[in-house]
Amino acid sequence: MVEKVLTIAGSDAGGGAGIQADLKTFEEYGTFGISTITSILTVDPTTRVPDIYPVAIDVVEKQLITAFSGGELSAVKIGLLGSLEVINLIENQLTSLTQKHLVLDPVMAVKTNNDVLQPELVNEMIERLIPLADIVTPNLVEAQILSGLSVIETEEHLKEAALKIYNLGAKSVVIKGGSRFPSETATDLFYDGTNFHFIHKPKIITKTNHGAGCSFAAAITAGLAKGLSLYEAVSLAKKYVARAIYEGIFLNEHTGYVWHGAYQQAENRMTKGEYINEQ
Ligand code: PXL
Repeated sequence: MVEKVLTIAGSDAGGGAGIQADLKTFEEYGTFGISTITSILTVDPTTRVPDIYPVAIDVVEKQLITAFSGGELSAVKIGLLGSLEVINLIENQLTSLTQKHLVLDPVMAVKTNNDVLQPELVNEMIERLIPLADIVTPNLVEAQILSGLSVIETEEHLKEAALKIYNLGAKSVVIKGGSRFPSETATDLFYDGTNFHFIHKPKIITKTNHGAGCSFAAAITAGLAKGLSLYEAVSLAKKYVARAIYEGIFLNEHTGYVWHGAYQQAENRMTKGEYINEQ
């Protein structure tokens, strides 16, 4: 059986983050990816300023209806939302329709630009979507905003932030400290209301990390769809994304994306050699 998995997120015109990261990751996990596009994100190559173009709300709704038209989905991931109406719509759909697992990537900042995206959406996301989520996957900036902590620089701070975000009503939280976390290793923290699990990995010094956060949350979503526990899904997602970062590729001189196919060496599939052997 191939599990059906939905991403509700923004389309990244560059191909490595957002919907594109999600669908590629779902495929790598052997799940069937479905998409609801909430907005389209472009980046000006000169100024490097991202622009978000929301998709009309009735079109978002039609996509959701299409996505759920075959009944229950194995898992759903939420990323960049785009507008308040989208949050309302998603809340209504997700509480009336069914999915086995819900992963919320509370996208508020993109790597190209450290400004917080659409701060007016943050409170709505906290009140309406976090309580529905099996896991919330903030990066450090997002964790600060959701927890209200002004600095997250130590493992104790990470624990405090995770606890505060857990108390907003999600079943679990993983904070992506990653290589921005000021310590020797890239540090993430998973908390499920019982245990704090720190995940340490060597820091990868590279510019090809754009799309890492989206791909990590997408990998957790697909892992849950395939029956992994929350912690197993987080651990495998971490390995999947580390390889994707190592083998990342440049879209242009500024934007280096993770390579979603790295873990399973997708670049070796469907080669001309295979074509010739098949004949
Ligand atoms: O990584 C955050 C993010 C989320 N969603 C979309 C994006 C990005 C970053 O570029 O483009 C659509």
